[in-house]
Amino acid sequence: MLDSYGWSDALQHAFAPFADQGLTPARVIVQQRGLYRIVTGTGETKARVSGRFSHEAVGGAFPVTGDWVAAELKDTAAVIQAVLPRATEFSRRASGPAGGVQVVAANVDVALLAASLNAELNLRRLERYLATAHESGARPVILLTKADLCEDRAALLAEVAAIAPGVPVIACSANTGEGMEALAEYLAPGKTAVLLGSSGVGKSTLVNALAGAPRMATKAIREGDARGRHTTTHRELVLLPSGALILDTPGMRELGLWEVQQGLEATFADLRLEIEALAEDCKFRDCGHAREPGCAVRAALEDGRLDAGRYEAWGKLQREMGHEQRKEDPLAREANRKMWASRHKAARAWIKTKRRGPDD
Ligand SMILES: Nc1nc2c(ncn2[C@@H]2O[C@H](COP(=O)(O)OP(=O)(O)OP(=O)(O)O)[C@@H](O)[C@H]2O)c(=O)[nH]1
Ligand SMILES: [Mg+2]
Ligand SMILES: [Zn+2]
Repeated sequence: MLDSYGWSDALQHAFAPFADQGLTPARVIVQQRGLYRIVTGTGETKARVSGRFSHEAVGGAFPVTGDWVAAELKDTAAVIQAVLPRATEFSRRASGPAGGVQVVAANVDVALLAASLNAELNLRRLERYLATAHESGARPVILLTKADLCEDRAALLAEVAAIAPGVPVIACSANTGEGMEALAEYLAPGKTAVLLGSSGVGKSTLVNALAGAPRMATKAIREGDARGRHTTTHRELVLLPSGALILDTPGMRELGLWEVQQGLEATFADLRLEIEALAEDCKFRDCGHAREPGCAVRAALEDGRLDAGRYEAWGKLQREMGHEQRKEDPLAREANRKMWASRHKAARAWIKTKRRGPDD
């Protein structure tokens, strides 16, 4: 039973000390507020965390869907005593006054980043999801859903491919079945994929299509603005007939940025190399690419060799990332603010001239 949920020798090894305490290994398959559903070697059961857990655990330490745990089996509900080390984890900044990190899912092999071909494609949001995926350790795959509602998708696919070098992009439709085979290639038996994306893009519908049964509730999007209705409110791991595991999540407005520096670097690695190569030709060694004369980066932005939208998105993410690190360091904060203010101004000014056209 546990094997089909991805139990491995490495996990067996990590679990050894808990086995000595008479605890049972289990995987969290449903998480809703403080309540859990776990699967053990003998079946499913409800679970809660131990009193010690509630007192001592902070933020990311609580079990989440996908976690492997050590549990004490009881008649009514099992008691989770410990969380085994995570192979991968997705975090976002928690909302609310307490803040902190919120781990969204654990032990995920593949991150399916879903966006609908029906609505306007938000490339900047996809970039953020990509950064988070890279940071988590899971392999990202971009899913463009509702392909049946999109007549001309070639241009959209090209735009997405351009911001995600090396990342597979699949156009799929739960309605017609298009792209479902391509998607299935990333869903291997015993491996876990998580579906991430805004409300209404069709995450739960995909799970049901793959499961061949209505496992998750789905609901039509709003007619006026095509937004979802936040139908799914919990995180659930579903074992598919193929033997693959898929984790459905509630549509989030935005994945927060938390320690995604590394992921950010992976997403923008090519852009960064491009900028570095260009900067070699800047007149000044320490050129900030803002107002300095003889700036090769700005020249490239001006003649279109460097994509202005991506350059700005990169800068915006860097500003936000830096913000987390600079909270304690007022000097660095001020220096960074100045640098980005001038870059931002320069980029804006340039975009304005481009919109106006060279002859105006
Ligand atoms: N035309 C078309 N509609 C789809 C497709 N997939 C999903 N839908 C519809 O989109 C609506 C929203 O689907 P859901 O699966 O509930 O969306 P979700 O991403 O799970 O939304 P949340 O649970 O709120 O995060 C439903 O009315 C689905 O029938 C598709 O491939 N084609
Ligand atoms: Mg859903
Ligand atoms: Zn420069």
